[in-house]
Amino acid sequence: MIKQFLISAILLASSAQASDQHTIVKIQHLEKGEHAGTVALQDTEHGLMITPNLKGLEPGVKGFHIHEHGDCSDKDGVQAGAAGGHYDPEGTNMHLGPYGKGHKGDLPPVFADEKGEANTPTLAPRLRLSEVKGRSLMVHKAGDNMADVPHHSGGGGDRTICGVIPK
Ligand SMILES: [Cu+2]
Ligand SMILES: [Zn+2]
Repeated sequence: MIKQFLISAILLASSAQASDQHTIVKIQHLEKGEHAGTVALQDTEHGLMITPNLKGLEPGVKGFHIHEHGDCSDKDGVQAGAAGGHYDPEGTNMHLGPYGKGHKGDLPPVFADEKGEANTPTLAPRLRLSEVKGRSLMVHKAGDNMADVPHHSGGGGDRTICGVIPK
């Protein structure tokens, strides 16, 4: 009896935790306007776990970031320009990757396989789910060298898919 009570108490506690520390982000292709899949975000003791379930990408390694604003619309002639720059609450103006001390929005890159699918989970150790809610997730056409040289913000170039992280 006591054992059963304990088990149900543990189940209850863990399901309550999962519901407020886990969110699913719907992602759109910016050019095609099609659904590109989802990215699951979850707090862990090692940081924010990011689990992509994406399709329709060009194969290869892609720059992946939290951008400041939760808006994937075009602005000033830039695809998804309304999302603004990389989330940078400390105003560092430095793109140094997920393990550096620059933009907090710098994530490990997305890897799209030969079918154009990306399913490999990664961790962003400096981020919590609570601070990324209401911002956007962005994948770029090219890779990310985690530096501002030779190109600004890792050199990923054009924004290709985007999703708003629900509040
Ligand atoms: Cu970006
Ligand atoms: Zn950055």
